[in-house]
Amino acid sequence: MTITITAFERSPDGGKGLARDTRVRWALEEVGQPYAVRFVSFAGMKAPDHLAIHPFGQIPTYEDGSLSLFETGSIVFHLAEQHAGLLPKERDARARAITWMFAALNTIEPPILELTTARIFEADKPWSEARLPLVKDRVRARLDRLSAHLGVADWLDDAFSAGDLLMVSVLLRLRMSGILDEYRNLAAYVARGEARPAYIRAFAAQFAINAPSAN
Ligand code: GTB
Repeated sequence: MTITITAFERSPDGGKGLARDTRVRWALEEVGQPYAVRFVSFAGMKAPDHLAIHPFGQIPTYEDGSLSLFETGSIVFHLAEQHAGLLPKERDARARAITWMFAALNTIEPPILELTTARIFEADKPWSEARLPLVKDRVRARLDRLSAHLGVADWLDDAFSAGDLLMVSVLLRLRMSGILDEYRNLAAYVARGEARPAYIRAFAAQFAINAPSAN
């Protein structure tokens, strides 16, 4: 049975790899699983057939035979459990890698999303300029600690894991703000993730669909 994921018919980011199907594609590439993509329009996401697999009417989703999943954390975890390459076998190391998956999605991603909201969706509000520094400082408060933990290591806990895959995916959203470059080790960490052959394949696949020059 072919794995099928969903993605934006045309991502608003124009192929920068910031939509969340990229992290699912990356996980699939890391574990060597071929997949098909069903492209969904904004209207299609809210249609009954898509809501049947994604209760919140979003992308990405994951279908494999009788199983359909939503939420990128759950999809990446499922792939990491089913295939070698994204979670260590040893019990404690595995639990730590899973902890980093949660940390990426529950501790680091929320203030980054808040920054995106402030920069893009609230830019026209009269209070936007005054609020932005506060939102940026909440991101920095998390990155200060993440940077201190990473230190000079390549990955968050020894070998590359699903925790790193999600953390790098989440941090990538910061690049345009310039904040990532305030942390040399985190900028290098993200670059290491982007240099992985599996990421390069995943990025290229979404770019081919979403780049401004694509049909
Ligand atoms: N918690 C969920 C998960 O991790 O799977 C969040 C899923 C989600 O937010 N999906 C977004 C979506 O479907 C796409 S990724 N949005 C449409 C909707 O809610 O109606 C978010 C996203 C959108 C656009 C850009 N961009 O243009 O840069 C980047 C990321």
